[in-house]
Amino acid sequence: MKKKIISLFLSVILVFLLTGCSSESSTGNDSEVLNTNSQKKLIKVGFSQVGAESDWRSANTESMREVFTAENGYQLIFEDAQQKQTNQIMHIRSFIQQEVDYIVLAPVTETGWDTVLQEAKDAGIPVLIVDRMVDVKDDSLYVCWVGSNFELEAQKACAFLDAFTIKNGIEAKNINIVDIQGTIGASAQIGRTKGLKDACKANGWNLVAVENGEFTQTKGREVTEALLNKHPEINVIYCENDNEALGALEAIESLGRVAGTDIMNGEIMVMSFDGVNREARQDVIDKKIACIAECNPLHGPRVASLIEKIENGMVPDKMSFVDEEFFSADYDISSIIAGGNVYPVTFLKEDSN
Ligand code: GZL
Ligand code: ZN
Repeated sequence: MKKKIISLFLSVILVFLLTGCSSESSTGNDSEVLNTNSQKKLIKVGFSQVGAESDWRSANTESMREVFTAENGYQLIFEDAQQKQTNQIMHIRSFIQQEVDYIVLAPVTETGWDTVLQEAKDAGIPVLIVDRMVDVKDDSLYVCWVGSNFELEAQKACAFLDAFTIKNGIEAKNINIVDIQGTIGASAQIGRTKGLKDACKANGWNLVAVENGEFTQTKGREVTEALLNKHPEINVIYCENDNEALGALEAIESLGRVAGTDIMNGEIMVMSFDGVNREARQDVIDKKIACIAECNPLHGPRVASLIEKIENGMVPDKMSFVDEEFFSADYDISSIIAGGNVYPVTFLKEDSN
């Protein structure tokens, strides 16, 4: 009998000892203890996004949110700046206060970042720039940048227009083009505007007007309507993103004009950038938009791989450019030459949209 009591006593002790050490973890937080034990600390990433001005931006935000998840080992602090640099500066200061591990900035415009990026550097927080560029005196204020070559996008678009005029026997002096610019000071606007102005000079096209369309459909429509009323001779509209192009199409239709490529007989050619918006891609198939120079928004995986490199003690490339396609319908132009290289033209078709 005595033996039974002793073995019972010992087994109770044993059970207590076994559960006792995990009982600390069973004070309602064993998942935390398990998490801490089985997973390394989440990497805290503060991301200041421009806003939600376009389909491109929404796709870019989605790409970042899809990658920077707890399952992937991150804690994402996402802030939307509503296209105001003052908000982004506030975001960065808040990220510093929260002692994030990394700051990712999609800068609304290129200038005005030196002071706040110096504060991040002083706090020892690496800054990665995504999409548009920052123009700072000391480029050690950011670790690296990933985005598009906006001037090359413009060179591709203008190479397409040049090839189109040659193939269709249209003289340069008959091209009356307007530039509906994106947000003034954004790298995408700077590159796309420069590329067009250089091409107009080189080819002898008439750059009738340059107006800010803010990368939005509303502004794109408003500006296009005003320009077409003032300059009925316009026959090419160069929109610096798809949302502006959709606005331009609305304006063309509202004025009883026709969007197309028969520009010597009154039609108006619309050119665009991005290639994210399904409606704009369908308009290419329907030959209402002549071409779209792709601007790829899917930066999430690219930024994550740059952070992984830094986490593993590697130094990432300072600048990483993404490869981008050029979309049109079949105008018998299957390739274009831009920036000294040949690029294939991707014909958009019903099934590929
Ligand atoms: C380009 C990006 C631009 C897009 C627009 O990388 O900065 O901003 O082309 C977006 O659609 O608004
Ligand atoms: Zn005019």
